[in-house]
Amino acid sequence: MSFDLKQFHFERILNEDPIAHSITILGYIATKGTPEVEAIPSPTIIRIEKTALSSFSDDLIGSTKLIESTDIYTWLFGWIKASEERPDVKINVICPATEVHIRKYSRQQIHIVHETPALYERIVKPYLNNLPASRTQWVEDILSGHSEAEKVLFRSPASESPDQGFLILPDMKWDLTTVSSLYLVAIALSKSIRSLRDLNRTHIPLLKAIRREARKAVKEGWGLEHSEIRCYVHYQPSYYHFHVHIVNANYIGLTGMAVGQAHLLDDIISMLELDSESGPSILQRMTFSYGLGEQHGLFEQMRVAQVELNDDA
Ligand code: M7G
Repeated sequence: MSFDLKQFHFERILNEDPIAHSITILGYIATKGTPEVEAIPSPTIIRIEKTALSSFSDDLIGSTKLIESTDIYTWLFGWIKASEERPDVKINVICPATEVHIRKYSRQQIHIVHETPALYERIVKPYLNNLPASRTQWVEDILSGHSEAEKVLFRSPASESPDQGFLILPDMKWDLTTVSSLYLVAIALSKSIRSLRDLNRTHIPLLKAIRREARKAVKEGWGLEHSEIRCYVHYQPSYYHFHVHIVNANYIGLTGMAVGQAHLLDDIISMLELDSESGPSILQRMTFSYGLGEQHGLFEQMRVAQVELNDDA
């Protein structure tokens, strides 16, 4: 879909983050009407993030204005010169945005919740089962080659059993250029694993293959060593189709790296290797503790359930 910012009508700020240098806003774009069908405004989320400053040249700064100077210290405002090769901001657009998107991107309080296997069965599983298939349409489009096909860095050969297959491509969060914020994603070809909770020992070969190919891809693409990437899986994820985040190890402080939400791929493999040979896996038996935003679709039910858990403690 092509996008013209001039068609966007601002409504309100959903969130702003001075550390990530980003702002997320909500507004509307009028989708094109026809003589028969009136144009309808589509809710649209725009996230604008300042790009990283990862290189320097003498002509980087166009003009400056002194703020203050004392002894050996000086601080100024500066304006970066416009340049084709060095965009100032990266813009992500979701249009039409659903209510779930709007809630996800809104500023909200986070609460730590404890998800026992029983709460997974009673609250999380029905929630997953009720999510519309359209939520992961973007994944289907990538897997079928309808979108981002030219960006795929690795795809398991067709000879591989579908349950063991996956592909690796740049994550939409990455600007495709700045190696210090390198961000790829590995996506399983099969829909059968929806989250960490579904993993068991039979998935160890898949997880190891993802680790191996992620290492190869970053070495071949950007000269990064094994030690220079951090691979992790979210729980809860936003999208319940198994995927692994592959991020430059020195790119730290992302909200998606919070303790509780991000689980190292290495740790998951190790836990499964130590797991018993039969019966529910350790990831099915353990209690997960993680931060859940008040706007998350699971929040209300999980909050009520925590009171019951605390009563039992
Ligand atoms: P997640 O853990 O389910 O959710 O990860 P998060 O967004 O809370 O991290 C899904 C990952 O897929 C995220 O890192 C997204 O940036 C990435 N992603 C989402 N979409 C819709 C796309 C897309 O269309 N293309 C690509 N390349 N990545 C996407």
